[in-house]
Amino acid sequence: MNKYYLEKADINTPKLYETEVISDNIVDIVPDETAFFGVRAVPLGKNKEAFVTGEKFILDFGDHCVGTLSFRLRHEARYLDAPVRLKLRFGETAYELSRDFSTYHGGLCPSWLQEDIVTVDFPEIVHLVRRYCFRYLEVTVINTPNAVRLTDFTVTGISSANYANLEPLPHGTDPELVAIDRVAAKTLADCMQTAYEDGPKRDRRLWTGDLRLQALTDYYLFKNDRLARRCLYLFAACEEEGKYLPGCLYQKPSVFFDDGMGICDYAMLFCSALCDYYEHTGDTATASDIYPVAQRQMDLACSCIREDGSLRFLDGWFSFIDWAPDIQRMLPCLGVVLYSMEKMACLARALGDTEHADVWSTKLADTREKVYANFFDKTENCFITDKYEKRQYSVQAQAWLILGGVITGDEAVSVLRGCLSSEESLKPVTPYMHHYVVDAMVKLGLTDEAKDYVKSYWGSMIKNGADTFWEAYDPKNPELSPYSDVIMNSFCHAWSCSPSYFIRRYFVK
Ligand code: RAM
Repeated sequence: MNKYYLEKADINTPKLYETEVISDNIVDIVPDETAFFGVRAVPLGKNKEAFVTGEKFILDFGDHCVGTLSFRLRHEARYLDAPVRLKLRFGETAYELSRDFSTYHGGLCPSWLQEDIVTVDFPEIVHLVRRYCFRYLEVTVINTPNAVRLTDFTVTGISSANYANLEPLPHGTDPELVAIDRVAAKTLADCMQTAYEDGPKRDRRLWTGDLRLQALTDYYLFKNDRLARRCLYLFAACEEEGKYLPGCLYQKPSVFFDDGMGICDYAMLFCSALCDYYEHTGDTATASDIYPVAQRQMDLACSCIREDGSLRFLDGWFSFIDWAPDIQRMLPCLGVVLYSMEKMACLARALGDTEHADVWSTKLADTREKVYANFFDKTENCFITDKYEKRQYSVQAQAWLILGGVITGDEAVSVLRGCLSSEESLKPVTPYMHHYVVDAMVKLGLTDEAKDYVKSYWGSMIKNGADTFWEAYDPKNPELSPYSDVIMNSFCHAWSCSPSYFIRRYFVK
């Protein structure tokens, strides 16, 4: 790993801010057919203070929290002459707590589900060491020798977002946009730790695709440029010769990444994230420092473009794009490469690397022509191919190839509207991919359509109970989960925070 970049990442470690939230409000979680996940939290008022073995309660902290938990444990009339054992379960949503975690049937390790048994020997203020992520906390008294008093449940919230930097939206802004912006800002703040995490419940790591949208949005919210800088340096440190950057990395115990995690589209978005950073901060020193890594990533992608304009995937590399089942990735990934190439050509020119700026500009024009000639079906009015992948009409491919500049103007508008309204096309299922659909609309000048799209997609998540925006969301399918079981989904997910970017940059002047 590159020591110089690691050191730079280290000195840019951000300050963490703490906030306290105390709750003694309890709720019951009851079935409700009209609710998105089929359950609802019903307020029951204030908690009682003394409990005996077998009793259980659910506290509601009123909003999504990320932080450590403490509470006060005391004896009632009689001394506690044996330890007290409690079971704690944490839910970002009421739905998670309505489920018995032992019924989890998904693919990822169940230890992500937040549940702990705590044994307390003496009356004290108990501080739990883990960082949790939740709105609801279920406490079950497994064993206590006598009545035990449980009070002062407190979350010490942790985030590197400084709310003092957050400017309110102008007076008179559409209240729906204000609500979306508030939830988006909370989503981002809760994912801002010593890196931009993808989700504070799961996976708690830094992913390039998420980083790109977090940093982009953060320039308009908390303006923590230092954090963006740190994250770019962290990835730069993980470069390996001839390979795409790892799609994700871990910070603890020391910076680490898994081999074989090279993701082509994510590596391209690292390049885009560097370009955004420069565009928003004008920090030439950092941009020039990291530029050689981005340049090599872009050259690598260029070397994977075939004569007919298609993109070659090599063994051990893959592409992400979206969690839509069975998605075909070559065409959309090509769009990501072209989109990032355009940005990199600009950055190269700004930093004085005219040689690469020229090479990429020429490659871009040439590839766009070839992709249009070979993969645009005029009769079907879409990009589609069965040459390198299964023939599939997807919104993902259309949006990305529009962002990649392969078609423009009215033709692009008709392609985008066509795929969004078609019954046959594959649709995005992650806010991440929906971001790029909105971005394509903005690029085509369809600002009002883009605004309506944000209001309808992210807005409906709020109507369906979101305190923070979710990792995966299909308004028609509450069972949607990339991991086969919704309780593993992250309900405060980095890549879902980007409405604030659109709202603050384009929708509200
Ligand atoms: C999941 C996470 C993360 C994303 C990757 C590709 O593990 O949701 O945010 O970037 O997938």
